[in-house]
This record gives sequence, structure tokens and C-alpha cells, in this order.
Amino acid sequence: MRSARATACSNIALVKYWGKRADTDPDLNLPDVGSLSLTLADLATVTTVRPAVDGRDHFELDGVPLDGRPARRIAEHLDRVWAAAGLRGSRPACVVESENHLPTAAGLASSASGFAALTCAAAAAFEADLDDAALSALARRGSGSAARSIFGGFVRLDRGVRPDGSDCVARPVAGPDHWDVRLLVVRTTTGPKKVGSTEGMERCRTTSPYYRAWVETSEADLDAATEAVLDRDIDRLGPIMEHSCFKMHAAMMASRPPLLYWKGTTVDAIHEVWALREAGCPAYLTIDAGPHVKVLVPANRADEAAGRLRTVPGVEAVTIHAPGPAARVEVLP
Ligand code: 2P0
Repeated sequence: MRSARATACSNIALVKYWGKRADTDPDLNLPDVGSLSLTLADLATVTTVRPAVDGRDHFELDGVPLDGRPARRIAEHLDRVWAAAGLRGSRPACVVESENHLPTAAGLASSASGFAALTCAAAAAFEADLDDAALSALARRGSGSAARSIFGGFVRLDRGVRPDGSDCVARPVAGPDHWDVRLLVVRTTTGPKKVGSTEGMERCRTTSPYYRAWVETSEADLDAATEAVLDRDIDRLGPIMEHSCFKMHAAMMASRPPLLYWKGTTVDAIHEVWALREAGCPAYLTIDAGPHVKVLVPANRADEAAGRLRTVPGVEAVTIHAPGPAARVEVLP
């Protein structure tokens, strides 16, 4: 094996992924709904994979050694990439060093950029000859949203129907230069969330009476949103994006026990986005499995919208992000 370094950007789903297929191998991590996302510039993870001279795996994130479940997830993922590379024998021990370049104000999860960067760096380190679709399918097995971070700009991940997941593939719908929009990250609070996405999705699937409705209606949103992106029509995309978000959160809230990721400031920020719209600014929101609000606006309205959202009591920071590039990798000497 050789050494390689990869950089991958985070992404935000405009049409959401929430829930995993129950009829397939859990290791494939197949989503129950397709999703459509925007890869974001500036919010990146940089990951280096090198051979371990002492024959033992060693993983670090931002200079801090990892152990327990995070370390197991990385080791399992390296095993998957090794197997996909079709190489004989057992996987060589690896040193994995990861740095998150997410502005401290972003309040974003790093599993999307993290598993995308790890997949690309490991594949290059193992000299695996994999195309972007294969890298994306591998990244998905580390974390569903990571499948989308292999590509830049607007990315669609189809659910697929096959039991082996071979038709669950991500593809770029439009590159980062297709449409001059910005995504505002409105941070409402700090601190880790109480229920992680993987556990939350399973609770929602098994207990929420609205889960089936969420799944059955999401495909139509995906098709309509894809068309609106291609037409650069924010007033068609925005209502679909908000509908997808509120359906997902309604299904979450109807779980037992309930999954309520919002804080009071989240609700105040929602109303501020709607007030902005009434005042003529085409701003539309989405919310992930956390308390922050993400707002899509045309680039020339981003400063105005960010300024208004900063006045909402409890909002800690608002950052502005352009569409970002695909993951990239370099082989190190
Ligand atoms: C998304 N989320 O589409 C949705 C919206 C959160 C809400 O993808 O279990 O960390 O690793 O596949 O990718 C968060 O889920 O979950 C997520 P796993 P992941 O962006």
C-alpha cells in the first residue's frame, strides 16, 4: 500500500434521507428514500491514510486519538474498501489522520465529509481502481449522507429497489457552477445532540405511524426538486424542500419516545425565514437531525438574509456557504 490524502466537503440535503431499508443487509446501509443535496464549499474533512510501521491501526481526529465505536467504524470501513479493491490477504494496518475544517460556527455533523474523505483516501492508498459511483457506494456504507459528498454541486442519491443495493447510486445532477445560490447555516445552540441519526432513524421506522407516509411521498419530492434545480427555479424548489423537511420532522416527532431535535430558537428562526419571504426575499429552509436551520437563498440575497437571521434572539452565528466541489485525492510520496 501507499499513502494518500483526500479532501471531501460536507453536504446538506434539500430533499431528505431518513430511514433505512429493513429488507436488506444492514452492512449495505441502504436508504429507504432517495435524497437530493448540495455539497458545500469551505466545510471539508481532510483525511490521510498511510501504512502503519508498527503493524497496528492508529486513528486520529483533529490530533486526538480515537477509540471505541468511532475507531471500530473506521476499521470496518477500511476493511470494506480493502475488500472492494479485490486484494488478497488481510488488510494492512493503517494510520488514519483526519482534520475537520468546519468553521467552529457551523454546527454541522462531519460524517458525510468524513466517510467520503476516508473512502477516497483509503481507495487510493490501497491502489483500488474504483470509479466515482463505486466510491460513492462504498462511502454510503460508512454513512448514508457520505455517498453524496463524493460529488460536487447538486447530487441525487436514488433509493433503488434491488436487494444488493446495486441501483442505489449517487450522481451529480448539476455542478457547483450551475446555479449561484448560497446555503446559510443558522446555528441556534451548541452541544452534541441526544439521539444520533442511526438510532433515531430506526426508532422512527419502527414506532412512528407517519413513517410509511414519509417514505411513500418522498420519491415525488425528489423528482420535482431535481427538475427545479435543473431549471434554477428557487420558488419551485423551496416549497418542496420545506415540505420534505417538515414531513421528516413530523415523522420524527410521532416516534415513541418522540424525536424532537428543535429548540425554541429553531422555531423563531423558521418564522424569521418566512417573514423574509413575505418581505420579498426568496429564502427557504431545511433542518437536519439537530437544532440548526439551513437556509437556501440566491447569492445576491445572502447577506441580507444572514443579517436578518442574526437578529433572532438565541441565534449564535450565521455562516454563508457556496456550492462546493467534488472530493479530490492525491497520492503522497
Ligand atoms: C440527510 N440526515 O439527508 C439526513 C437528513 C439527517 C437528516 O443523512 O446512519 O449520518 O450514518 O447513514 O448519513 C444523517 O444521517 O446516517 C442524515 P447514517 P447519516 O442529510
